[in-house]
Amino acid sequence: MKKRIREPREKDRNEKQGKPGDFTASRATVASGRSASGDLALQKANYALSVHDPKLLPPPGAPEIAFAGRSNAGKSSAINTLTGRRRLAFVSKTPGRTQLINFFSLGSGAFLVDLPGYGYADAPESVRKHWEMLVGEYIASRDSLAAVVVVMDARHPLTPLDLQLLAWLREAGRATHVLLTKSDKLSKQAAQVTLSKARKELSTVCPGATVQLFSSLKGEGIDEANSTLSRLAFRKNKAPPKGE
Ligand SMILES: Nc1nc2c(ncn2[C@@H]2O[C@H](COP(=O)(O)OP(=O)(O)OP(=O)(O)O)[C@@H](O)[C@H]2O)c(=O)[nH]1
Ligand SMILES: [Mg+2]
Repeated sequence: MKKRIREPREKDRNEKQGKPGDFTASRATVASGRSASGDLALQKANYALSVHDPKLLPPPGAPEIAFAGRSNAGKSSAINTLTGRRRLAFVSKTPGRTQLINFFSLGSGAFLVDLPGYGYADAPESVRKHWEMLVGEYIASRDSLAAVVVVMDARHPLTPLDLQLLAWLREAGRATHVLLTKSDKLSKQAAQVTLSKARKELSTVCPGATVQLFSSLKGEGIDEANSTLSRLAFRKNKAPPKGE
């Protein structure tokens, strides 16, 4: 899947950091984040804003669905595939491409949130620390975070860092959906075996988490992801984080 890196646009976006812009407008339009038909209206997505410091997050409002996972797992690609947009989120072969929290507003008023990835081999210590602070704080305390999509490469899912993230999510009481992406790289049979194994392991490490196969290249799993994310975004009884 060949996608070009577009440096200038990323730079333009950085200049928008911390400015609510579309974010506020979208919240005001549909405060509940629910479209008339009850789905996320993924096809009407727009870039809203980027944040590099948790203190600059806009006030919580409509539901947010965040995409987390290893660098290069396919988070940004999954956001593009689900929204039917080729270059909404930046896709790159270079691990660590997404270093900011990027918000995309949807037609429903809800948001998809692209989180920076973890676990690439040559990440400097300062980048790792910044990731832990930024993503850790967002996951632990963001009131409007409705669910987290954990994106894992189906060829090597549930690495130690993925397990650490799942432990955080469990601790924070976050609804979790796992995409085993790049499923096009596996045979149908191998993909099914991977799915069953992952489901079994998740039932121990993150009980309640759902899991599916996904391919941005082939467009596999879009309907399943769409309906799961709509359900998680709009469900009534969200489990409160532990300790509340
Ligand atoms: N074959 C295949 N390649 C994919 C798929 N999804 C993503 N890729 C490729 O994997 C690479 C990384 O994709 P990204 O979407 O940028 O990954 P990311 O998780 O956002 O990475 P970071 O921003 O570094 O955290 C790119 O070369 C994509 O084209 C998929 O479903 N199938
Ligand atoms: Mg990315």
